[in-house]
Amino acid sequence: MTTFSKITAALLTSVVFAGAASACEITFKSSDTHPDGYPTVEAVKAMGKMLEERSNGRLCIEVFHSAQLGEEKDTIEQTKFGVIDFNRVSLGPFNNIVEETKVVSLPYIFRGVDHMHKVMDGPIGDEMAAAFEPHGYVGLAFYDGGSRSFYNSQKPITSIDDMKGMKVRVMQSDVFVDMMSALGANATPMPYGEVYSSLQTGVIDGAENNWPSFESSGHFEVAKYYTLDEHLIVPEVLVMSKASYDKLSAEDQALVRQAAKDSVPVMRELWVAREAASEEKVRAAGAEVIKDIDKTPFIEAMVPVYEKHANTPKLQDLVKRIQATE
Ligand code: GTR
Repeated sequence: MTTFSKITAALLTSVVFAGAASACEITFKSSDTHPDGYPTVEAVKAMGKMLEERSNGRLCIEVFHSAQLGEEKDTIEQTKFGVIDFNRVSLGPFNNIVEETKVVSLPYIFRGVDHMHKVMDGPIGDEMAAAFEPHGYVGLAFYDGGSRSFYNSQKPITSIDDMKGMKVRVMQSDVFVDMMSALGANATPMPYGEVYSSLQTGVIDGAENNWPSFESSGHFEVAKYYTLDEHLIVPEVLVMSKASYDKLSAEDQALVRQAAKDSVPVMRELWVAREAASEEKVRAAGAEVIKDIDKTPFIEAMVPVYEKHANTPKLQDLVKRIQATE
């Protein structure tokens, strides 16, 4: 290559890059409570890449991780008004807004992660996604949140009796408050970002979460007893503000929906790897993991929670259909 053609090539490349960099007509804001590198954060980034490519660089997503835009409950409100365009959250904080989400947040509703996938990938998942619309959100994709178990700073929990009187943080949802009461513990609903210091100062004795969150939040440093009772398999959701969605052309709406859908397998693969890595890190740090406990008393204690929260024919029918899904 001559010097001239090298310069021309370099110029062309920079024009192409500058063009690509400045071509975003819309840069959507997306919120996530988790740190950079966490599977949900990376999945939405992957979705953003797909969207950018498929729209010839017009539609871009900027992911604000680590709760930069706020805690989940607040960002859910801001998403309704289109201040935030996309939001990746647990279904838990949506329970008091979209009642259908309470059903998939009931303890032990899913027999395992495969059962959850089967349900959320099928017609019930479609129904659940559509249930967001009247409330100002477009349900785009369901992500994984593994299974959640209890951890605490005080003692190994080996039976339901050990839960008595413990102060345990839950996500801000009445379902989880009632779940804790049914176990004889005192529920403390609070934002995720306050849990570490609350454990450290003894405001709470424990909390509950999956391996990747237990690890990435550092909670394992201040609450080393982790009991694998696996009481919750709550799916996570990626929603879009209906206000933002309605501004798009039908073609762009379809691009958004497809890219979100295509981010699900990416997320699932990252999740499996992260779960294993998180478990290894937490165990290496000296956490005491209590497994093989008898879950039956935990499951039986949840009857009043089902009665209280699956309290309409519609929600009861949903429970039945989920349980009947093979
Ligand atoms: C995590 C979940 C977050 C958040 C958090 C919590 O597992 O991914 O969206 O809900 O739990 O406990 O608040």
